[in-house]
Amino acid sequence: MSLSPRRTLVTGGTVVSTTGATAMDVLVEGERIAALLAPGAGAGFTVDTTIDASGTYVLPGGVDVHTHMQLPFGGTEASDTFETGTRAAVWGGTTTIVDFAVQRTGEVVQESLAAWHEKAAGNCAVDYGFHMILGGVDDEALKAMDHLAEHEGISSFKLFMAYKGVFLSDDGQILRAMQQASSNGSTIMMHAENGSAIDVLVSQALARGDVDPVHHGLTRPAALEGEATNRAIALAEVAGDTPLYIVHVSASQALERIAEARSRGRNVFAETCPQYLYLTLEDHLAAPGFDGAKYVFSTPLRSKHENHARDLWKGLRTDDLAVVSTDHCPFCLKDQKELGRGNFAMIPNGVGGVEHRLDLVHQGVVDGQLSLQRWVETCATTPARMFGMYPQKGVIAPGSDADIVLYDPVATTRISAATHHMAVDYSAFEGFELTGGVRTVLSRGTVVLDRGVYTGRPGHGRFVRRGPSQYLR
Ligand code: DUC
Ligand code: ZN
Ligand code: ZN
Repeated sequence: MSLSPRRTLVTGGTVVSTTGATAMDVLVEGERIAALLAPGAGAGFTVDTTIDASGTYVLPGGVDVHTHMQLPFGGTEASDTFETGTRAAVWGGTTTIVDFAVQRTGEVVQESLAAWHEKAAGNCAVDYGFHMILGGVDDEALKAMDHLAEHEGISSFKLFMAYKGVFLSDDGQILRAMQQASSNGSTIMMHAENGSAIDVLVSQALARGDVDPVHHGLTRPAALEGEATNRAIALAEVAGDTPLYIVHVSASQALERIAEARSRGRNVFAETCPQYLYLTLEDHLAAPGFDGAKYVFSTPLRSKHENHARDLWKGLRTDDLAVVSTDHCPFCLKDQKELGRGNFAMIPNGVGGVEHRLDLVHQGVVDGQLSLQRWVETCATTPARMFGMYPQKGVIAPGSDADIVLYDPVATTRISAATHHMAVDYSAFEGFELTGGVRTVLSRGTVVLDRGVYTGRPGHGRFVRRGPSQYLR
């Protein structure tokens, strides 16, 4: 019996990285990439398996740093489990997720984290890490931040400026958590919306009888995303230039504040999500009847008349937006979104998308919005670096995990709830016809998807211990 690791040769493809696209063979040994070789040079190696990559881009597996598998929210729970959600991720070429463990007010951070480990362990088809949501910043939680950063491989903490009584931290709590992050080298992720002002607008809308889903967007104006983003930036500055990562940016006003802070050299970073690049308040959230509930998530969709999507694409080109993640948080229309029929404020906030991020952003390449290199950078390399997983993840290089996607740039991907693999009964992108498609996916050297056949399994995915953001050293 041979004890040498299995060898796989990926031959004939074009390897795409942040710096270019080059014809190369990729040699995989066991779970890692062993070598990048001149085209055809792989033929000189004895291998167990040869994968013909001709006609495809060979990419580092996608890294989605914002998912919420089975998140309890609004009296229900996100419909994808770690098992179904990570399987859908494979179908979309994502080989690493970073999900959010949740500590609510009154809960012990380490116990909340243990509960998330229990949900995920043995169930994931791809590798996974955790950020920690702090819903109750107090002395104990602040101490726990140090412990998680030093010993648990969790180097990022999400705070909320909205959802009073559930997740909201006031400015004092935010400042204290930022000071702690400054001292232990971790990153603060911020849900930046002015929750107190939104709560007033929501009450006023409901009192007027404005109960339809569109009012979810109308009561969360872009100006309040801009204001909260600005406040978060100021607090991070006061706390010692804490690394600050603004999640799910949808408003030009927020992007302006981020760009301004970055131009002053501040440690401010941000992401957007495909829903904000393609969907609008008028065309989706204001859909007739209760259909708009499909598009209730926060931050909300913005008005098409204000050109937010144009600005977000530009932000992705200029790096003011560094990452595209999904904020994957699906709720079925039936029995879940329906909880808010007659009261938009009761509609669980969230949308599924982990399966289609690479395709939707690749469409931006086809449409001339982004370069091929920037596609790989925003969907794989930068998220890995931003959250301390590089070069284990996010790059095709010797020694890195062999997380590899063969992407066919001329295939057609048709998005529909009838064919997607997420455990949710609708798609926010129903009917989208995109150029490009995932052909083959390797996770740590194992083929988990090939030409429409899924060969992954729950339990293949392992927990990834993360270090500090690599953008700062
Ligand atoms: N924010 C998120 O990041 N995800 C789901 C709900 C929310 O408000
Ligand atoms: Zn959020
Ligand atoms: Zn989220």
